[in-house]
Amino acid sequence: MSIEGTTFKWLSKNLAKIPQFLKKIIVRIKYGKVRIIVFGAGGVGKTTFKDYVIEGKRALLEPVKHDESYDVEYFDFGNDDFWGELIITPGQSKRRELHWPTLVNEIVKGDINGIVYICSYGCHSMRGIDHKRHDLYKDGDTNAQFLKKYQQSCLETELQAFQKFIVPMLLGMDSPPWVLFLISKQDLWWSERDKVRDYYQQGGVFDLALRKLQEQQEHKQLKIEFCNVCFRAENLETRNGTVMMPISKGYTDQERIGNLDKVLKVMNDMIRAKIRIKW
Ligand SMILES: Nc1nc2c(ncn2[C@@H]2O[C@H](COP(=O)(O)OP(=O)(O)OP(=O)(O)O)[C@@H](O)[C@H]2O)c(=O)[nH]1
Ligand SMILES: [Mg+2]
Repeated sequence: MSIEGTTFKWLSKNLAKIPQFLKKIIVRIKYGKVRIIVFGAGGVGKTTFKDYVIEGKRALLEPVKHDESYDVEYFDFGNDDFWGELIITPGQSKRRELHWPTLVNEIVKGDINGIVYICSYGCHSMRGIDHKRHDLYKDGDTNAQFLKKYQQSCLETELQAFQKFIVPMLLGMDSPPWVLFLISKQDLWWSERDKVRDYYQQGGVFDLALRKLQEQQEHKQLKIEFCNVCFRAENLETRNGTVMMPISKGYTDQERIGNLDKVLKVMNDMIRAKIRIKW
């Protein structure tokens, strides 16, 4: 083929991509980096969520088990519409106290597009726990009795951490970042899904706290969304392999995959709504 022929072929193949390419450049110049911070108590799935966002579903099939995170971690992420940074916080209590205030200050400066707050209906990881040595364990407790106390205490932690660090910050901002709540570990709480919906979204303890926050925000537009999700379907086990909560019977792959897709879609929509670029 002649040089003209090759050039024509190359142009016709790539011309269609030019608007997309220009859009990318404009988004980068005009809006800079989209930055998202992921908060949540220890063992709710923040690092696992990062695997999914960066590497996709296949990362969730690999038998990688994360240790608890010790520091704030920064990852590049993006697609055709935006580029940015995903900031993953450590969630164990002493690390929340150490790291979250600094990140909250960054949010107040206005550099952050959105927050992802992960909860897991109190099914926080037990990977580091020998339950018989746990503060909540009383001699003679059955596994079910211990689990009930553990889950209740984790539910309180999820909410308290949100109220302590995130609520005052949102209240103090004129243009707060959006907040996406991910209720992870759906595979574990599936058999109690009505209770979970009520707790977070229909008049339960978490929902009431959020309504109060929204009332206090008055005219400020605080954008909040919820998604249920299962990143990894696995039993909740203690350090020595005791199964404290098995995957719920009846939880299907179809439900899981559908929700994983939805999480990315909702997050992308929120990012785009905030950067408001029309093309
Ligand atoms: N059953 C179930 N387990 C999950 C899910 N998502 C994550 N896990 C498991 O929960 C444990 C904790 O996950 P991480 O992603 O390390 O949690 P984290 O929030 O980063 O925890 P810290 O770093 O300690 O704050 C791991 O064993 C994961 O495999 C889920 O949707 N369902
Ligand atoms: Mg982590």
